[in-house]
Amino acid sequence: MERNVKILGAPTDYGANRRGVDMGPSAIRYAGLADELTSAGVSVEDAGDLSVPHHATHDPDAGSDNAKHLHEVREVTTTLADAVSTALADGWTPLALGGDHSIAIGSMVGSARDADIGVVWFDAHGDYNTPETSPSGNVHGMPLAAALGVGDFEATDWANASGLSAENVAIVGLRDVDKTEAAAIRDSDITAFTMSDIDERGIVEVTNDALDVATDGTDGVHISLDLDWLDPREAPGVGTPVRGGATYREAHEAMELVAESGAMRSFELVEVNPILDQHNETAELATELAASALGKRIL
Ligand code: NNH
Ligand code: MN
Ligand code: MN
Ligand code: MN
Repeated sequence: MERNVKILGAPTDYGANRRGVDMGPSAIRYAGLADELTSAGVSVEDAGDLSVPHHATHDPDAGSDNAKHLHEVREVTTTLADAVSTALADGWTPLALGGDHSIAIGSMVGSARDADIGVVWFDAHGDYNTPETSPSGNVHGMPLAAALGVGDFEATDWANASGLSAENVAIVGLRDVDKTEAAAIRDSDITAFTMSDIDERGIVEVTNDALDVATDGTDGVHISLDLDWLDPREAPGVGTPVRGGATYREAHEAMELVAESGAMRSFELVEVNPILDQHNETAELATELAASALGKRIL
């Protein structure tokens, strides 16, 4: 299939508790994203960065301890949702570059505006907290709940993705989930695979099951890749590293299965933090994985 990829930078860290992830788009571009994707046989256009409220000028009272910087998150995700849905309408596969994982609210809302979508969420974390359950108040721990319209997000117009339901969401690679969040995931219709599932069943079976969940009755799949899904030995440049993550080979295999499925509708790479990285290796890894997910072949 002929694929045209539109890169949308979302240089924001309002959803995270550590600065630096706002430089992710620059680091990922500098690591050679456009060339990697071209080598995957897709055509690429870089739309540059979305405008994000400046830290020096943003309203310090916006949001609350339960959901920090919620006004800024709302602004960025609304802009991104519009950019994603416009790109899709023009025949592009949008690739959003984070930024922290709160940008996924915008990706999912935009991707699900004119279609029924599924989501495969590669992450160490569940990202299913709500402002009521979050131990940190960081919105990057909430995007799945936000897009599914859970809790406080039910009544919002900017979160709560129209064409997305929990039965079509699969999380892959869980190993750090908050207590109330874990109960909420169990009670939901989300399908969740922990690292133990990958240990026991292997990355191929688990990823294919996740893709089955996300493609079942949908028009396409949003692939959300939080680089902390990988083990910190492979991906040190992330804000919340957790030991015991996916290996380099497992991650590539999973992305190759995404490509083979042909189901990708929209895509994002998030949580790359160049300040915490070693020689930009996490950003480089992100570009390689993106190429695999978009069909790069060795032979
Ligand atoms: N679960 C924690 C929270 O809600 C951490 C979330 N951090 C992430 N998620 N990096 O992917 O604050
Ligand atoms: Mn995440
Ligand atoms: Mn994470
Ligand atoms: Mn393979």
